[in-house]
Amino acid sequence: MIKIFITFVTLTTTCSFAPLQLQAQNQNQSPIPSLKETFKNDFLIGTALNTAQIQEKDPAAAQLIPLQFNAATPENIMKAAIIHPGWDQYNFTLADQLVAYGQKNKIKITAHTLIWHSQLPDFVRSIKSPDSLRQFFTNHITTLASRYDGKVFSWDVVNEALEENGSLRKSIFLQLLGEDYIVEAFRLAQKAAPHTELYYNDYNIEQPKKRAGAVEIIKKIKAAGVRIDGVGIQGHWRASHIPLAEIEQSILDFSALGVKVMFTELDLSVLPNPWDRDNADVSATAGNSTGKDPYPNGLPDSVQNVLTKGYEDLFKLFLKHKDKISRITFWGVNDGQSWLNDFPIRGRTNYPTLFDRAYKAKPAFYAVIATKK
Ligand code: 9MR
Repeated sequence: MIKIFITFVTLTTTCSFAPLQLQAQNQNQSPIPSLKETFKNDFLIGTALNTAQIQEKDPAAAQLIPLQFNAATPENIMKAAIIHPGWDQYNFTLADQLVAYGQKNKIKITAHTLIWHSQLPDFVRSIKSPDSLRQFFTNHITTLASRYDGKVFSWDVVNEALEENGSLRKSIFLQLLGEDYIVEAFRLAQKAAPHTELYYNDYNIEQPKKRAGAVEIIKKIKAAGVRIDGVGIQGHWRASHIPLAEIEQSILDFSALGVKVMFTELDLSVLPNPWDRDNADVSATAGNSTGKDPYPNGLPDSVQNVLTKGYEDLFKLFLKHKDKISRITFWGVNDGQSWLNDFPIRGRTNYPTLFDRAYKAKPAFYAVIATKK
């Protein structure tokens, strides 16, 4: 009988079915500290939100997000392919819901993203003439930036325009519009969204060559008399190889240009990287592979400790430079939501965030909170 009871308790407290989990948290667990409260005098604390989270379909997420975060970025729903699928066709519904969700929960929204080579609608991919692309470019930026001006806090105006060597990515925008397209994107956004902060966002721009490319972009925008308010270092790193020295130098170099520095898509992978290189290029997948998914049933303590230490080191550095950093955003509320379960190999079990698949705070969460003490 006792054994049956223990089994029942174990099942109800570890089960990931959301309503039961929520009940368990409410009844049996004392409240956990709040990230947004802990760092309220330092920087905003954000998360990426997926559709189910924006629509509050998952009770555990709906309860946790407003307690922990005061900033959010739509993980996908404001990308061009989704929000602007045809020349004169826009799907505003989800973005409007996101704005309402942010207002209700006092969460500042960073809209993501206006100009990105990836996740473009089919009609844009088939454009061959500069005039047609410029027409899309102008309509897209003007329509979205003006609709959400004053409703979102900020826009990632241009995303991932750089190659690893710091040169401009050979995207459709560079090829058909020429290298001034970045300044033009900010000029159009500035005109359409005078009450919205405007950012350049990219991965690996803490690395010296790519950082130099980002510095050039920021300088060029400013030299043209156009507004840029901040730069987002995405922060897709491996827990065991966080480039702390380069991150610190980037904070210094970017803030010296007079822009806000943000970490906009933070997550720390704990899985083997098949290419042995750091990359967030979503067009590159390594295909399926068995034997590359070492922790399908849980993370060993040794790896959990690496993750925890990684987050602790990062937040100590962020606090050291809190006067230059305006926001830290995690790319996903919990491990189950993370894109890293499917990148660069599909169907793995990764553990890159501060909350586990049942939205329970992990040791890394407590280590982050403890950096304030
Ligand atoms: O997390 C996003 C994932 O759900 C999408 O499938 C993917 C492709 O659009 O984009 C992911 O988010 C990316 C972000 O928008 C830009 N920087 C890299 C992120 C991870 O790929």
